[in-house]
Amino acid sequence: MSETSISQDPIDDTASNKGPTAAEHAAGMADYLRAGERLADEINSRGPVRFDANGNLHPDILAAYWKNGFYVFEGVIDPGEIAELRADADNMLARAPVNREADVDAMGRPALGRDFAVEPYTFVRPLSDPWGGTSKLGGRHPSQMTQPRADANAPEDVPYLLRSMCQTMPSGLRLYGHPHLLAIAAGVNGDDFVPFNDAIFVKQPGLGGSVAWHQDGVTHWDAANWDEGIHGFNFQVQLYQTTPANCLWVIPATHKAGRADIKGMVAANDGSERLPGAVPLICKAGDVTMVNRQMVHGSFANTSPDLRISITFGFHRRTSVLGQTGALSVGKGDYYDAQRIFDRSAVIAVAIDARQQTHPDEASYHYQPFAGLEDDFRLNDATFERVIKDYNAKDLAI
Ligand SMILES: O=C(O)CCC(=O)C(=O)O
Repeated sequence: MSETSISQDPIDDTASNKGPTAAEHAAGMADYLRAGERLADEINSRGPVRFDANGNLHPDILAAYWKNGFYVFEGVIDPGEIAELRADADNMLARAPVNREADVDAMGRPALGRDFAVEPYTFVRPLSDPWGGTSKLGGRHPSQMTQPRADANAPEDVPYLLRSMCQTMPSGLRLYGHPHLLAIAAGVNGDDFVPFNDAIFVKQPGLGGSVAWHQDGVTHWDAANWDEGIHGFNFQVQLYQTTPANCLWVIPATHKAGRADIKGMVAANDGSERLPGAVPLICKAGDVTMVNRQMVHGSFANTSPDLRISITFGFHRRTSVLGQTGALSVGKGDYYDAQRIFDRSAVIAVAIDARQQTHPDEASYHYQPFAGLEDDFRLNDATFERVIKDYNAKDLAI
């Protein structure tokens, strides 16, 4: 790995040889998955994106989001754009180092991103849980998930996270400027909303690791002005249909209740990670989930036959970030002043222009913090070098 790059979240996962087999794990999950699916149907926090007469996110959607802490927007990204995103994600996967120590890809070419400021790839052992029960990422994943045994012919390392989509995936940059997604961000976080980070979760069939139950936010839990939206939200754009066995799960309304005692929740559930009341975010390709970063959420080892690739990126209220100190791994300890926020938010301005260049008939989103500055942030080689290259070293993580 490049010595200059920030390895976002170094992991010391070990291959498990004690857990159930992948087939035993899948069979053991079946009843839980069905129960979750029933509950998701009852809650029904989903539908197409809708706006009111003034172009604002429809109040019914906002009400459902604030009540439940999540919403599934159906059919936001059209099939053509999904095909481009799949091709670019596949290209990133093909150009990954062959394992976490390597500098070349599977074809012997120099792997992508060896000179990036932020390491773009995180690998894990098949079906492992790299963060649960560790102090990584602020210790926010306190309880380890079951780590099933992968099949004997499984590779040693499998991709888990891909970073820097706005730099490495032209379709990723265009997605970041999607007018409906940005209008939703404004509806939730205000017109002066700011970015958080992005990462693509990859859960290969029979191989993908779990993400232990956690809440994302780490900064404002004890703040006098704490409220249910202070840590922002994440979108996930689904490139493939998701199923209860491979998708992200959330525990509805936990965004309202402050810091959760996740270790205690697992203990009270006889030590089982199959927490009661959780629901799976089942999607079709092109659906987009919005999950409050204070929600208790996680995903299980993917012992299913289905691939999941989820393009994940989030947004904050500006007031939640300004004057804060970076938490989580990239830029931990950085001070988030107005310049830092402006520099990272400029990715949105460039993404809007990138999208306009390929979707000239689509109504562009007008991003209020860059009103009047649009001509300085048109996508061209110089702007790419100035704004997009290594943009994620300036993530705003709270
Ligand atoms: O998609 C997943 O499996 C995990 C996503 C997650 O934990 C997050 O977005 O914070």
